[in-house]
Amino acid sequence: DKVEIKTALLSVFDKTGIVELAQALSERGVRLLSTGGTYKAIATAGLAVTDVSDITGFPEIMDGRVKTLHPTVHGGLLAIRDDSEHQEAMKKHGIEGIDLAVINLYPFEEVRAAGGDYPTTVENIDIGGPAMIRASAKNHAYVTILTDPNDYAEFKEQLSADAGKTAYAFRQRMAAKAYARTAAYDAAISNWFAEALSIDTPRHRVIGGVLKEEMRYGENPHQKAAFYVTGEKRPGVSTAVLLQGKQLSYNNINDTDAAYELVAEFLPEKAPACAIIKHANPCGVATGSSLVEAYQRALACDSVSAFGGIIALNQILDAETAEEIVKLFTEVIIAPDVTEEAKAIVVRKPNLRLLSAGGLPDPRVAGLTAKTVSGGLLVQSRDNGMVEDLELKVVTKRAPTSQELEDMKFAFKVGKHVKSNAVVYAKDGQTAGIGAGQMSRVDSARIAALKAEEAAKALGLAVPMTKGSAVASEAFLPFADGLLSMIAAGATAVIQPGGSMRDQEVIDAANEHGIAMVFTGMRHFRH
Ligand code: 93A
Repeated sequence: DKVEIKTALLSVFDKTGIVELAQALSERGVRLLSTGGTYKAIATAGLAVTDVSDITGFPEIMDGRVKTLHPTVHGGLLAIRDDSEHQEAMKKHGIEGIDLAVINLYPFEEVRAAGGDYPTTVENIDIGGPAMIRASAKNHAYVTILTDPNDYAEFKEQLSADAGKTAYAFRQRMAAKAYARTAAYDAAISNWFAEALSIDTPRHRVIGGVLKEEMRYGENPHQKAAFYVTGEKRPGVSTAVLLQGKQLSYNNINDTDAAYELVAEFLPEKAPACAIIKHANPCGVATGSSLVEAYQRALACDSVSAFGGIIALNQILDAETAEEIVKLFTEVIIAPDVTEEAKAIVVRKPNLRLLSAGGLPDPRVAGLTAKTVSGGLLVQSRDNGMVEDLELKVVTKRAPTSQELEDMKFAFKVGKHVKSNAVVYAKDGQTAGIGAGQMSRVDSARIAALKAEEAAKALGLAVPMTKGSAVASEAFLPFADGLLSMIAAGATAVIQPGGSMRDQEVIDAANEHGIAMVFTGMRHFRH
């Protein structure tokens, strides 16, 4: 299973370590073939190298678009060495076997990330490179493929250990890595198109990403975990810069994403907003006249649950807000940016992870979300429905007051980010009670009211904030019982999608109690 490297083809965009590798090969008497820029780098170092054009008898044409796409190259990579017919074809067409291919691709992902214009990005789609990588990897029984400069050292060790040969197991491993590379590359291209053309239909896209980092463990310590990034231009947990604190854990990343996507629903130019998240559910969300007030009001909703939570802000973290946040144990803060003064305050809590996301994601932008099921991936377009864009239908005798309407929209927005069944009470741009993740909607309503009572006790309020609040249900109320429990908690206005068989029963109950109710016509399940 050992194969001696006699001929190598080197064609790399990232020239890291290529001269040293060529040198090591050269010393072993390996014949070097190469393309334009790589050829130059190797030749300049004083090594003997042949231009692929000399073996194909064909010049690089069309600005390099066609340089290695030639039967001499691909035949050399794909030939089965001990197949007589393949041998004959090689002889007949003057094809020389290529035992090693060292290839890395045009920097499509980097150009995309840097916001390259359309033609530049397209020009950086490598065609010849992936073709050679895939050919070499397919023929790993005979050919070694290196796609990552980080593997050169191990490759060199193989050569030294075994008189210029590589082992089958090594070639197999490199082949697997090679296909992972070309698959991720094509996924990035597909995702770029989808973003450029605002395509959110799963069938025109592919879910794929590049490994960003490995975490110490997954959701639990006995699970392994890694974070893959799709390259989507969406400010958030994948783009954020960690200004201080330990690496984010799997759960931190999940929760931080939930927190930031939620707070981004609140336009920073309208009002500062804060969301505090625990286990991917908000325990408090609020706007305020200042960022620090937004934080304090979010915290007031459930200061007990907020302990060890994730805080997301829709505006630049300032000193005043930082000063308040550090008073409590918090795991992560994420904001579009952080002032120098705020950084100097957060530093006092070295374990607090501080993330600067570089902007806010647009909640309306198309995109995909995915979750795994056994043996598959469930893919859907992102829930980018916004209550502001919906036609709200008043279904009760009493129409909501303008304040109630504001509170309804606020509650419905938050409800979109709460695990179903979600019931959210809100008043004056502040959540009053949140019920999440229950199997029964009535239970969610009860829990939300209970949380509000606890908050009232903690804050020394005579009545819970649910008194005179608006309440949102992210999916329709199937019976009047849920509504009655909301009324019992003091809600005066209800927002829900509507569409239940018993809508009339629910509307009648609302009318009986003088409640204002609106239907959104849009559901926000989140499981
Ligand atoms: O333009 S290509 O799609 N057509 C090709 O035939 C081709 N052959 C190699 N891209 C091609 N390559 C790529 O060129 C390699 O994948 C590598 O990234 C790069 C190396 O070019 P140079 O040696 O000129 O710097």
